[in-house]
Amino acid sequence: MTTHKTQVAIVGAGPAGLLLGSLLHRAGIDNIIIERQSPEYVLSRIRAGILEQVSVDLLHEAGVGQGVSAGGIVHHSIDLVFQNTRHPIEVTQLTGGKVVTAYGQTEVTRDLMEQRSKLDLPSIYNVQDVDMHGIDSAHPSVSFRVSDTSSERQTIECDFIAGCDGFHGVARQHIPKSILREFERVYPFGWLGVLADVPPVSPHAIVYANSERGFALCSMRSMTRSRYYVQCPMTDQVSDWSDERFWDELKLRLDPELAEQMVTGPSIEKSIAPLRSYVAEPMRHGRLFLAGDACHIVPPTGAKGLNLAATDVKYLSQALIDYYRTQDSHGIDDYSAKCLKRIWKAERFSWWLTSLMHRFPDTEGFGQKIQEAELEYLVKSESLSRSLAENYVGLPLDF
Ligand code: RFL
Ligand code: PHB
Repeated sequence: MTTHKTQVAIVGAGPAGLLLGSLLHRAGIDNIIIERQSPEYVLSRIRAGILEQVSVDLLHEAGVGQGVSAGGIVHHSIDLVFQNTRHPIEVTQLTGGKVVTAYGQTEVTRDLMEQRSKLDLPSIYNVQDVDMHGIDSAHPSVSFRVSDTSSERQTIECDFIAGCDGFHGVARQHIPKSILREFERVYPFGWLGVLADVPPVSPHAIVYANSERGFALCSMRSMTRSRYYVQCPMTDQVSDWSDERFWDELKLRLDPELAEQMVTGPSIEKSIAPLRSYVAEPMRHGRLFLAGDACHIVPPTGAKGLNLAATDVKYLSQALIDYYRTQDSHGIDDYSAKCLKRIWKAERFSWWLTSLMHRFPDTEGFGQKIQEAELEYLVKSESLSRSLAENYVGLPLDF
C-alpha cells in the first residue's frame, strides 16, 4: 500500500479545492489534492461566470490573477426585463463603486490547474472509493484507489482534511448524522444553458428576464463567447432542445430590442441544471472541514455559488495559516459559524431572486402579476434597487 504524508489533504479539484491548495502552498503549507474525475473532465464542465470583487482579489492573492485581469469583463450594471421592457440597475453607482466581473469558472479552474502543475504540486486524479479515517483524532487520513492504474489502495496521512468535493461528494457524510443538520429547498424547474461562439447580446450588462414563458438570462464569457439560459421543466431532456428551439424561446422571453439584436449560432455546450437551495451545518467536525458546494448549494440566480466557495476558502486558509504559524486555533474553531453567517445571507438572496424571476407551476397568473408588481416597485424604488445591487456585488466580509 502506498502511503503519502502531507499537512492538509484536499478532496476535490474544483475551484474550492484548487484555490485552497494554492493559498496554503503560498503560505508554506504542504497539501495533496485528490479528484474523482480526470483533469480534462474537470475542465470540460461549464458552470459559473460572475465573480464578486472578493473572489477576484483572492485569485490575485493566490498568484493567478493575470487571467481575470486580461480576460475578465467588468460590469457596472445588471438589467431586469419584465413585461417586455428592460430596466437597468446601476450596481456600481448604487454601491459606491463596486463591480462584478464576468470570468468563467472553467477559466478560473484552468488558471489554478496550470499554476499547480507548473509548481509541481501533488494532485491525484481519477480516484475512487474515497474514505476518511480518524477525523476525531490528531492523525486523520484519507484512503482511495486510482481507477486507471491498479486496485492498490493508497493513503494520505495528514493533520487536516478539507472536503471540497461538491454536493455529490463523500466528505459531508463523515460528519455524524447526530450532529449534521440539513436545510433544503428544491425548485420545480431547471435551467437549460447554452454556450455559443457569438458576441454577447448585451456586452455591458448581465440580463435577467421575467416573462410569462419563464425566466431567461443573458451572460457571457468573452466578447465573442456568450452564455445564455432559459428556465425549463426538469422533465425535459437536452435532446428536446434543438439549437433553433433554444434561440427562438430565448428571444421570446426578452424585450423586442434585445431579441432583434441577438446573434445566434451553433451551440458548443448545452446542459440542464437543477435548482436547489441547501445548507449543511456545521462545516467542521474534528479535523475535517467542508468548503464550497460540499456543504451549501444556491440556485444560480444571483451568481453566488462560486463566490461563496471562494469566501469559505478565504476563511479556511486563514484559519489553517494562523494555526500553523502560532498554534492559534481560534480561526479553526470559528470557521463554521463565520462562514454560515455569510452563506445564509447569500441563500436568502438567491432564493428571493429565484422566486421573483421564475414561473412557478402552482401560482399561475396571480403569481406572475405579483412578481411584476414587485419588479416595478424594485426598479422605481432606489432603496430596493440598492438592496439588490449590494447583494449582487457581494455583501462586505464580516457584514
Ligand atoms: P465543484 O465545482 O462541484 O467541485 C467539486 C470537485 O470534487 C470532485 N469530487 C471528488 N473528488 C474526490 N473524491 C470524491 N469522492 C469526489 N466527489 C466529487 C468533483 O469531481 C469536483 O471536481 O465544487 P466547488 O469547488 O465547491 O465549487 C462550487 C462551484 O462549482 C459552484 O458553486 C458554482 O458553479 C455555482 N454556479 C455559479 N456560481 C457563481 O458564483 N456564479 C455563477 O455565475 C454561477 N453560475 C453555477 C452557475 C452553477 C451552475 N450549475 C451547473 C449548478 C451556473 C450553473 C448552471
Ligand atoms: C453565467 O454567466 O453562467 C451566469 C451568470 C449569472 C448567473 C448565473 C450564471 O446568475
